[in-house]
Amino acid sequence: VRLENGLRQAVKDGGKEFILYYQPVIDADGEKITGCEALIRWNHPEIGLVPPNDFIKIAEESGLIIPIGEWVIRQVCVQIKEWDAAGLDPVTVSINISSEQFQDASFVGDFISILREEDVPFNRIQLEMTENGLMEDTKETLQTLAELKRNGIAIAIDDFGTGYSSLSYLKQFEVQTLKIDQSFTKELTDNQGDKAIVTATIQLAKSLGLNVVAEGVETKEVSLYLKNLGCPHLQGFYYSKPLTPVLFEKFITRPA
Ligand code: G
Ligand code: G
Ligand code: MN
Ligand code: NA
Repeated sequence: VRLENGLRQAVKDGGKEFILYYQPVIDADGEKITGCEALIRWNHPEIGLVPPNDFIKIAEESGLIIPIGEWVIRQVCVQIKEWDAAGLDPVTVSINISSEQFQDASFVGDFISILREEDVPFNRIQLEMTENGLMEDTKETLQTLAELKRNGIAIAIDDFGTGYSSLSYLKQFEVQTLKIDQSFTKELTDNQGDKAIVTATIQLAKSLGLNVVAEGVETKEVSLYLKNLGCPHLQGFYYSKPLTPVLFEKFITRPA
């Protein structure tokens, strides 16, 4: 309750206590940064930096995830414009969306309004949803996905392979990207089961014409193994942890 009240206050204050970190997503070919994932943190006035695992669930259960999510979308727009103004090569920014947000009837409309107000093209932002989030309430979900597609807004399936779902939704839902969950990549080079799953997932994505991001890449060995499998995009501590905007900008402009 204390955290929930603090969150409510933080939202009322216009989100000044929230900050977004950005984790680079690397192109496997050129080791160039082609994207990043926005990850929220809460700078609580007494507790200090609170990680999302400690407050996103509270935000989801209290409904506060809706205004927090809107703050995230707007802040990402502001950041994209700052990076553009600084002359950085454009990167696609991925935003995590909880099922509570996705199931909100005004989600797509609000998303579009914010991007229009901030004058950011829809193709600069991608939405990340988990399989479980996508499987809830399928009829609504299909409508929302169709609305996103009509507007050219891309969707990635986050934590792919860990949810309860059948592969048929890959055919049914129009998503552009699979993000292979870090539980499969952490010990990839030592584990036959993980190798089989990751190899099959990359093949499946290719056959379906989908992009793939391997998450949780922590070592050079794993990154090489994934590159040999033809995995096009890599994300993980081996390349970079989530960075503040200032450090992200340094990272992206570092000499090769
Ligand atoms: O950054 P970290 O690994 O601690 O994030 C933990 C989880 O919190 C992530 O898996 C992500 O799904 C969730 N998360 C992070 N930022 C956001 C956000 O802006 N919105 C939502 N809905 N979830 C987020
Ligand atoms: O569920 P989601 O994929 O959104 O979670 C992203 C979270 O995973 C981020 O909060 C980030 O801190 C964490 N993360 C990103 N890369 C790595 C990694 O290489 N190893 C570990 N252990 N965590 C990672
Ligand atoms: Mn994610
Ligand atoms: Na993930």
